[in-house]
Amino acid sequence: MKSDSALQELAFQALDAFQIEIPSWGFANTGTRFGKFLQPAAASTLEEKFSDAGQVNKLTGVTPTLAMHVLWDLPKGIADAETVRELENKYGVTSGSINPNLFQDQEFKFGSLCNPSSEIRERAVAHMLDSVLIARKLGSRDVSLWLPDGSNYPGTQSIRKRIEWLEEALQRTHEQLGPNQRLLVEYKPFEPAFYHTDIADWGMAAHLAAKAGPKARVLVDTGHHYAAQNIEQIVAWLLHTDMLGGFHFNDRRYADDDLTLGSIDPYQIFRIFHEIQLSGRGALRQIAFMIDQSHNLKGKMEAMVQTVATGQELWLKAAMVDREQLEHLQNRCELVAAEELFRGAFWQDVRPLLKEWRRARGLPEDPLAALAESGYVQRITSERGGKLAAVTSYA
Ligand code: LRH
Ligand code: MN
Repeated sequence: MKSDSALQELAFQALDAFQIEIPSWGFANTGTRFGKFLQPAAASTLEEKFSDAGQVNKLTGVTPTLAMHVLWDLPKGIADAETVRELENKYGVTSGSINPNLFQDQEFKFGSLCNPSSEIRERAVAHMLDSVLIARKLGSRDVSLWLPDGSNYPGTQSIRKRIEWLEEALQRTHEQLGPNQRLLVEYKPFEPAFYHTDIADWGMAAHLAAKAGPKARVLVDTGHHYAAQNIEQIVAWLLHTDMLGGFHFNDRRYADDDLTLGSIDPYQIFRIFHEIQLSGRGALRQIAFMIDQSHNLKGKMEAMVQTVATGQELWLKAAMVDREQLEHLQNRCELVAAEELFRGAFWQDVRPLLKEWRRARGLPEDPLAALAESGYVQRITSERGGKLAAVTSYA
């Protein structure tokens, strides 16, 4: 049994290593195809998104970067870089991953990088290359690609040709990357395409990343799996093959529901964090932790702060696993003892340790309570409420 001081030291080490990136679109009014419930406090400008991210970082201390979607946040492209610099200095968070938008232009109806028209593919590749240049200008390490490309009916598209076009497009994108930059390839089994999706699973993403070049890795969005899939096993394989580049964390009951982390299956995230922690601190630097959620009903600031706190709790629970003893029991196939040890860490209430760490780091013990006390949401509600009607785009 570890002493209290040894336990605290282990906990503090684990929590000091945990950081998670915030998505700008998590603060904006988002919805489903059946509609959008508008929130007066929602962010609709890049400054408001930086302000909200700055507030979350002030309350939690672990969200220093903001992920941006090019067409949603940087409509002027690289010309927006100066504005971003000012916002970074004003709100104390820096530019995180840069996400190209290849899913809203009318001409991408039959695909973007995989479109049968070489002119349309060329314009899609141009957007990828622009996204890389924007990332270089902002000093962002990761260009994070999610591609909606696919088809809705058998026989209507050549799956093989589309693979070749994709390989070529990602190789050209990889060539444009700067020395410390990476290309993250996100997979998704379906939606918006409902017959085939060109990057549908981890194997396809890993092949495309490996073919693109040494700076490409796979991004695992926890919501992009069939319910029966064992996500932590996919993570173990990507770690084993050194192809894991990062995560989009969220939760789901059915499909890509984009619900808040740990709201449906917290044990799932615990099992993923365990696989990552088995790979040690070194690997952690290569793995980008990002949130990718759309807060359609919960207050967006509350949902974001709750998500970060839940991530810290599940990360700390995974750090509580006595990995040496677990390996011993696994080797001896002592199933019940191994499960009791593993699950026992998950049952542990780590919130007192988390409060100690926050106190020691000069952070509010309870960031959600601190958010409520700050009056921040009330302030932005009155500042932004009047603009509600103006909201047009998806996010
Ligand atoms: C696609 C996705 C992708 C983002 C988008 C907001 O489902 O997960 O990562 O671009 O959500
Ligand atoms: Mn995602």
